[in-house]
Amino acid sequence: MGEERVPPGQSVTEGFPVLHYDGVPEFDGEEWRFAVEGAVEEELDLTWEELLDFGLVERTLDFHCVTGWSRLDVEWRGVPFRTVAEEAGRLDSANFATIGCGDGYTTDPPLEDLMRDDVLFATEMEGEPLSAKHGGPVRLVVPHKYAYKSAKWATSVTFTAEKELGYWEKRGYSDTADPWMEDRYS
Ligand SMILES: Nc1nc2c(c(=O)[nH]1)N[C@H]1C(S)=C(S)[C@@H](COP(=O)(O)O)O[C@H]1N2
Ligand SMILES: [Mo]
Repeated sequence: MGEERVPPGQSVTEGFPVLHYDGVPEFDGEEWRFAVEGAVEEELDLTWEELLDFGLVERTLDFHCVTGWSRLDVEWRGVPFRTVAEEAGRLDSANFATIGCGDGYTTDPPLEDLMRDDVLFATEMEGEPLSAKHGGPVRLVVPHKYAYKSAKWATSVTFTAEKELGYWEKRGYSDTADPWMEDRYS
């Protein structure tokens, strides 16, 4: 704990800044679908209710933005990424997953990062439904990576053998994005 809690070059903020490259997409609970595709035994096309039926867990996690702020102890509730992967029967040939989002954003973490116990598709933050500006109804949370891996407004997961660079990873941000190593830029 103490100073080891905050990665190098980061400052703790009490607020929760909002960052995205474009607008906030609208959520229509009737029309909305969550697709699980690619290297899986069974591709899934989930409704909102079906996603929630996978089961929610609670995690308290730190959030590190590459621009230099960190927010500690964010309380999330959501469906573990691992559960989604298991429900679809991801194949051994899958090494990466591209997360697709309602605003066209993508990110591309390797599966070894995504299958960790604290990686969630979060639907609640601080005991409330996740607000639209922070990625509601559902966002990925990858606490051990810079926050551009924490895709907001997630609507698809595509399991792939090869890496497909995501939106910021194509534009000069580090693909490994490890806050403890200060992997900010590629
Ligand atoms: N869909 C989507 N997800 C996104 C982004 C985005 O532009 N679109 N920006 C990323 C970046 S750069 C950051 S720092 C975090 C910010 O999350 P916050 O707005 O909840 O703080 O969202 C990440 N997820
Ligand atoms: Mo960011």
